Amino acid sequence: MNGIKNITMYHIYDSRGSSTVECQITTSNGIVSSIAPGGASTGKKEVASFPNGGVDSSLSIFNSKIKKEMLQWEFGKQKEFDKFLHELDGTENLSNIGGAMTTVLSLSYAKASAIEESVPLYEYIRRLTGTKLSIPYVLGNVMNGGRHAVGGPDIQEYLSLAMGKSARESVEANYMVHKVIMEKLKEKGMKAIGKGDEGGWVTSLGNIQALEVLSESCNYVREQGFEVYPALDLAASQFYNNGLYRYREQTVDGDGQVSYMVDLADKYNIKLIEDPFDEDDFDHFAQLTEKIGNKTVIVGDDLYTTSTERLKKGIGKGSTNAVLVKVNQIGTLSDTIEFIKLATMHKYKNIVSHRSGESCDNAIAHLAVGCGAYAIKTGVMGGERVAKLNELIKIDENRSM
Ligand code: 2PG
Ligand code: MG
Repeated sequence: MNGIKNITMYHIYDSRGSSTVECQITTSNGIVSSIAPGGASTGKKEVASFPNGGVDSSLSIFNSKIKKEMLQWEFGKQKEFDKFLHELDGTENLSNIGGAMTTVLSLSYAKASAIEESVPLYEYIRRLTGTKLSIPYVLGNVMNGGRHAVGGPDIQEYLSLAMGKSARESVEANYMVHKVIMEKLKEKGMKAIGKGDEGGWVTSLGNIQALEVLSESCNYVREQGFEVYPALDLAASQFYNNGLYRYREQTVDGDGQVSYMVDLADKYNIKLIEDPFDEDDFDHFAQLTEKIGNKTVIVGDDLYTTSTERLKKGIGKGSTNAVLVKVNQIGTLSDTIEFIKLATMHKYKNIVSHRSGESCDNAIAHLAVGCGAYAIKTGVMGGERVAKLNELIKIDENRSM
């Protein structure tokens, strides 16, 4: 089998203008590339994106020490390759060479291996996950708050969960919700003050007023024949301190937050809630899942940070019934797949996700299809989000599943 002919690492920028890395691998059949995304509301347990010296120090380590080692690798040995990346780094949290660099090395290697095996990336990933291919539902970010917006609500993401029969139908439903929100705001004599990091509207509405607009907009789009429901990512660690959740309208403790979520889910027909508690509060997550997990998808993002070890703890406590999957939280494709397999084994739903800082790399569309994910979360507006949605539509319409 052929191997890496050349490998180049670039210091480039993401959709937020933050420094990141791109890895290009040359194979005898062409060039593949991967770009690392970056988070703003990162979980405490995520791997380090870069070593202490930042992107440039990551790059100089690559050029002086890693590049030479890479040139010996043949394709198609994902697990061994990713293990080798861990050995090269030598730390638990990948802080020597940086998780951004291991992510792009691992994903570029996967893309190159898929080309060498003459299969689409989703099929290469399916072989690693051992699951059935499927087209995920689409979770679109239509209103932004928290760390992704200036002047918006405390809740980070007001999402629409489109459960279409095809990728196109889901994507269209989310575009409609995004448009209808603007109309609803106008009707109410309000306006958006801009767009946030993930392309959703930013308004000066309070947390509940924004939810009302989302819910009315989803209702309207449902009346047009689309299956689409409100969903939230609270990223609650960002407004949690000393046992309390401080919203601009009110302050509640953990038990109060459980009741609040139960009420909101019921009143606004919310189908999915991500990170409603602090990232270390496995117990309140479990209380909420116990109460409404039979009808609501409860997702752990900062709670698990794509770490199998943390997921084991969550499974033990019954904390959630779903997981968010982000390759750069854990640093390699193999670690991500191990996490997905554990979640799947316990009948947890997998939701493959973008980061708030993104590029036009569309690999997560393939990851979502190749692991049989329940949903893909990748925003609605902005070239870097649309790149993934368009790829998903093309995979759906070309596949022979
Ligand atoms: C999240 C993500 C993506 P960030 O919290 O789910 O929406 O945000 O990339 O900033 O962590
Ligand atoms: Mg999140």
